[in-house]
Formats: sequence, structure tokens, C-alpha cells
Amino acid sequence: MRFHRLLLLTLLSVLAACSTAAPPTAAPTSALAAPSPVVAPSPTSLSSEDALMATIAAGTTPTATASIVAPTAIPTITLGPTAVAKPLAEGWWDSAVCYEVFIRSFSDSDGNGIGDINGLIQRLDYINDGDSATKKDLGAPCIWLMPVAQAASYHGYDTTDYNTVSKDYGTNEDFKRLIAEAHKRGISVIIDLVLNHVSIQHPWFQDALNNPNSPYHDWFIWSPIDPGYRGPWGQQVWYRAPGRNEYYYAIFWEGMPDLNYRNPAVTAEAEKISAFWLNEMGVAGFRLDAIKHVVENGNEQENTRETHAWIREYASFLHTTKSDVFTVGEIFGGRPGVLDDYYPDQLDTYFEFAIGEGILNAARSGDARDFLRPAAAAYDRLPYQRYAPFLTNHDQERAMTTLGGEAGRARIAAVALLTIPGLPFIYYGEEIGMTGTQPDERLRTPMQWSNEKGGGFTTGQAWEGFQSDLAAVNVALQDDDPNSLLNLYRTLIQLHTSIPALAHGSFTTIETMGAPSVAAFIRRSGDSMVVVVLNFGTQPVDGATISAVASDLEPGTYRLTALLGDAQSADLVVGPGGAIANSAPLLRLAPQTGYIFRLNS
Ligand SMILES: [Ca+2]
Ligand SMILES: [Ca+2]
Repeated sequence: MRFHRLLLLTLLSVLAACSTAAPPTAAPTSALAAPSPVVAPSPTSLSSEDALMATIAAGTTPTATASIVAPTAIPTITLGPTAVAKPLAEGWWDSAVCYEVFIRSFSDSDGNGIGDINGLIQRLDYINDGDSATKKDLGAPCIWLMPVAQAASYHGYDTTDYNTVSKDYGTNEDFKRLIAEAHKRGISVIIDLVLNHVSIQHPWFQDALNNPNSPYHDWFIWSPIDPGYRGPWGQQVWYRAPGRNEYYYAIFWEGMPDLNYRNPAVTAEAEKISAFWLNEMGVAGFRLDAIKHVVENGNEQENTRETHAWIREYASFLHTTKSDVFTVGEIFGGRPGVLDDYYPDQLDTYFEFAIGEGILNAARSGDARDFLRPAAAAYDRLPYQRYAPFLTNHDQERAMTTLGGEAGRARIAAVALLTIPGLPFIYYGEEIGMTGTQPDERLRTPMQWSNEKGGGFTTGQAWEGFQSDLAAVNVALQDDDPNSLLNLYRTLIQLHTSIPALAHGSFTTIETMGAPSVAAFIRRSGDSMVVVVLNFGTQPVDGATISAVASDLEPGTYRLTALLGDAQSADLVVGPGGAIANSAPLLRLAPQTGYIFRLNS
């Protein structure tokens, strides 16, 4: 980690801002770090009151007292270190941008209409050709692959064999070649790891169902009666097991039974699988799916103390297995407040959902405050650089659809995403403005490479139809257009990964006088300093001035050099304490346009 003065200041400010943070020597204050041993609940994991509440919530008549016997003893929760903001060790993630790929929809090498690993290898140069001098690639140093293991469904989130690459995608050898080709280009590959549940077709569950003496029975969560309570979003979670007088628990749907992580054998298996992908298959780390649901305690089904304890132990295992492993967790809806209990240890980073929502809101409303509020909240309240902003992912309506198909909105959203703190993620196709709305398959349609038959994606019949805008929205059309969204993304990723201030600098918002459509902020990492000015509005803004009572800039006069946005700027005069008084760097801000200036003293 960089321990120059600025970072220390940043860390101190994070510490000061973090309500659960305590100085390392002080008594811990967070519930997770309670100094007294955690008292294990009674063997009945659902209290009678809980059961009553659950039956009422489920709209059923309470029956005779039914106790759900936990299949294994509730473990003693290992206490974590005190809640201090803990920076990540230095690594490739410091300056990365991650590109999310759904292999099935990215590129098909053999004409069967299904994207595959060899197809992805052929397209790696589009993501990053490994040469920083060329400008024809996105330049992303990281890829997140949605699940690659053998699974029952097209999306891969219902695993049937953790250690084998999906036959649709290729072989384990193909995957190793992908990793080698990625490494040649300086790309780290992380994969989706779905540990919370398996497919109902997984041999473990099938054995548990069909073999009376199955050692795997205790790998799942059972009840002799239907407990009746429902899941966090009101869904059914208990299902009658086919051929058995018994119910199993499945939080997402009946086809994906939850694994029982109170059983140490299941945790040991999860660790073995993780080690296999790190050591044998060469991945750089994991995106951990649905990780807030790992260990449930009766009808307490998310963010449980046992889940935090489990993640802590698991992450510790990963770091001893591969010292530079990188993890990002999906805590759906993650933001300050929701994420607080997942720090200081546990996973390295988590997706931050509020920033992307704020960016898209601001791009639609033209009000910069919609963007600044969540961006500043995340910076102030979450540990330094330990969160990952994104516009949308594979579970959400595509950004361009949310933005009403308006290119100007997509452009300003891109600049916002790639200039704020955190590790940004980009969903494949977002960089060309691909559209898509529910159902899920339509959020994950084939990559639109060109307007030829098969969209440049396949020579055959694509597994899922393209969006209707294939002719107007494709890579080929935007490739050579200097003003295309694709080339804006290329420029922004290149700037983000090469300028320390943008990648991991401090973040100081600046007042913009009389211009609610304008956001401005300073970012700094050592000698690397930038000013970013974003006009979310559909009208030009003339004579906007910026002011700050304080910043981390030393007093003096700075020359501004445009890195993005063709604009001449006046010098920036900084007073004592980093104050900026009514500076007017730009005469006119074009509509829906972002500017990045390098500061030279
Ligand atoms: Ca194929
Ligand atoms: Ca679970």
C-alpha cells in the first residue's frame, strides 16, 4: 500500500467517517467484533415466536409446534479483528477496470450459435491487446466471467459440476489456454463462483434424494414439515423433496437447493473447489455470487452473523492459498449501510449498487446532485477503494434502455463511472450502447459485433436473438468513428488505468455555483492530480465557477491540460488549505459532456 501523506490523510478521513470504526487500540464497537463469546442459539434454529411470525407471514394457519432441527451443530463464531478501515494490499486491482463477459453471448468459434472460450480468445484483443500504445482495444486489465462451470441452465448459476468447464463453452484445457492468452495481454481473469446453492441435478443433491444413507443428505437443508416461512423478497423457499417425505430449503427457486454451510464438509469442499480454480486453472480470483445468503439461521436468511464469520474464514483460506487473490462480492443492493458489516475484513471489495443508479438518474434528470450524493457517500463511508461501481450488470435492465436510447446520456454516464473512486465494472456491450430489458435472457443477448448475418457473433443461428437495433448498434459501426461511444469508453479506460489520480486518487467534490447540472471534483494521488467537470444537462452552461473551502491541493497556480474534452481552460488558483475561490476554468460547458484536466503546478 502507498503510505504517502495523502493516503494516510484519506485513511484518517475514512476512519473518522466510518461510524463503526474504532481506533485499533480502543474497545471494539461493532456487533460483529463483540468482545464476549457468541452464545450459540438453542438447537432449535427457529424460535416458536419466529415460527408463528413466519406462518402468519406465509398466510397459513399455525399448526402444532414444529421444530426445525438444524442438521448440524451451530458453530462457534470466530471473532474478527476490530472494525478498522483496512486498505487492500497493493495489486493489479489498484488501477483496473473490469469487463464482465457472458461467454455464451460473446463470441462463437464453431458456428453452433453458442459463444465459447475459443471465441472469447479470438476476441481478447478487443478487450485488451496488451499494447498500451494502440488505441483500438478497450484496454481493460481485468475480465469477470459469469459462471464457466458445468451447469443445468443457460446462465450457469445452477452448477452441476464445479470442476469442469461447461461443455457448451469448451474444455478445461481451453480455459487454461484462455488464461495464458489473457496473461500475455496483461489481463487478470476472475470467475463467478456460485457457492450458496447447486442445481437440483447436481449429483450431491440427487444422491441426497435417492440414497437413504447418502453422506450428502447433510450437505443440504431439510425439514420434516414445511416451515412455511418465506424468503426476504416474499418468495417460497421450502419445497417438498421429490420422492421423500421431507422439505428442502432453496432461496432462489426450487431448482437450486441451498448448500448447508453449517456442515464443515461443505465448507471444506467449497475451499477445495476454490483452490482448484486458483491453482490448477489459473484464475486471479472470484466474483462471489449471492454471498450474503451463505449461512441462514432459520428465517433469518441474509447477512447473518454466521455468514460474516463464514466469509471471514473463507477469505482467509483464499489468501493463504494464493497471496494475491482478489475477491468481489455480490451483496445485492450493496451500498453504505448495507455493506458496513462486510468490512474491515471478509472479501476485498463489493459491488456498490447506489452509484450506478445515481449516475443513470443524473444522466436522465440532468441534475448532477443525483450522481454526486451516492458517489460521495460511498467514498466517505466505505473503506478506501474497496468497492466496485458499475452502471448495470446481467441482472438489470441495460443502461442504454434505462437512458431511453439517448446517446448523450450514455456518454456522460460513461465519463462519470470512469472518473470516480472505486474499481469500475463494465457489462459487455455497454460500451457500444447495447439495449435490453427483462426477461433475463434479453439482458444477456449476443454481442453485436457487426450488422452481417449472425451479427459477427456466430456463423450459425445465435442461441438467443439479437436486439432489434443490431443494424444501428454494433462494434463495426463505431470502431472507426472518433465520436462513437465505443471510442469514448476506450479513451476513458485508458485514462483510468494510466493516471493514478483517476485510478485510486482521493476525491474532493467542488461547489459549482448556480449550475445544478454540473458536478466537479478533484482527484489526487501523489503528484498525479486531475480536475473533472461533468455537465449532465442537455443545455450548455456558460461561465460556471467552482469553489471549495478546502481540498488536498497545495496553494499555488495550476495549469490545466485537457485529457478529455477539447477545451481551453484558465489556470486554477488554489489558496491556503486548498481553498478554491470562484474559479472559472471553462467559459462554456457543452451539454452532456465531461472534461478531465491534468493539473500541473
Ligand atoms: Ca460455440
Ligand atoms: Ca444459503
